[in-house]
Amino acid sequence: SEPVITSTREDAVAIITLNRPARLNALTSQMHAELRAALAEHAADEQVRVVMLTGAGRAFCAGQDLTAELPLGPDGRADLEETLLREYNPLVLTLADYPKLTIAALNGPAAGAAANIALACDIAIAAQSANLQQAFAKIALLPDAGGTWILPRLVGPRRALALMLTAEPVSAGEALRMGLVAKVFPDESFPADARAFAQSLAAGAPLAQQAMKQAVRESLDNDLASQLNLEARLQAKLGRSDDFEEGVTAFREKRKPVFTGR
Ligand code: T3D
Repeated sequence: SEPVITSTREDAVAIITLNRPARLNALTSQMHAELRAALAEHAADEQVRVVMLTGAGRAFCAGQDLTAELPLGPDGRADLEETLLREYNPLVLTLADYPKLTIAALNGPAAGAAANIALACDIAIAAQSANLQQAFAKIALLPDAGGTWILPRLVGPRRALALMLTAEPVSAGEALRMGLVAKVFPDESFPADARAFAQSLAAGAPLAQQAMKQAVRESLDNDLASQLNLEARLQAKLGRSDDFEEGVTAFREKRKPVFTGR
């Protein structure tokens, strides 16, 4: 069958586009498989520093395809655990531990699991008319794809539960105020603005970026003394990098640094 994602590279930025616009890019097994393959390919590609995930057409992604056949358990009821264990959970863990920077570029609505996949990326940016929606309550489910883990950490437990219970769309502007997205761009210029934003991150120092990801992740479980030790350990490594030398030299020479990831 026809591919349902496209995967391209522009310099150091790989762009993965969910591409079933007539179904608002809803996720199927095939899409999961193609997504896994594309993420693995870009992870192994030394040229790639940033992977941007976006959607074709007017939506980012409407979450699990609700028209697809559901796997059934021995009791004849829907067996959702299987889909989560086989598809969503590995995807979220892959994103949590990804060796490049990941950007969710929300060109339109991100509903259900798609909202939580967006939050599993390192950073999200949105078009003015985009929104994030914990749609699960409307179909009598709880948020999955890591939603119940990441939302309390990002917005606090009370606001997280309210988002889940109401299933109301969070507009791009509101998501920006809540810190769920880092930038909002006008709809008309979103594709170009998103690419430029991705390129600007791709010009950053990769080792420092990975160290930031690690430090922020570990901070949620560390006390202050442990976190200070972690900073010292990571900074020691960065201090010995070519990129640190280049950063300081470029500063002294009043020019832009060119980082190599070494
Ligand atoms: O293990 C498991 O399987 C469980 C995993 C669950 C993970 C989940 O993600 S559960 C949550 C699933 N997603 C949703 O509940 C969201 C469903 N979609 C919507 O609420 C709305 O479509 C949107 C808010 C995203 C957008 O609304 P709107 O009004 O802009 O568009 P629309 O008219 O609703 O949708 C346009 C078309 O896309 C429409 O098809 P049609 O009528 O033109 O033939 C609609 O049916 C289709 N579509 C939208 N979402 C999905 C979908 N088709 C299949 N699956 C969808 N999720």
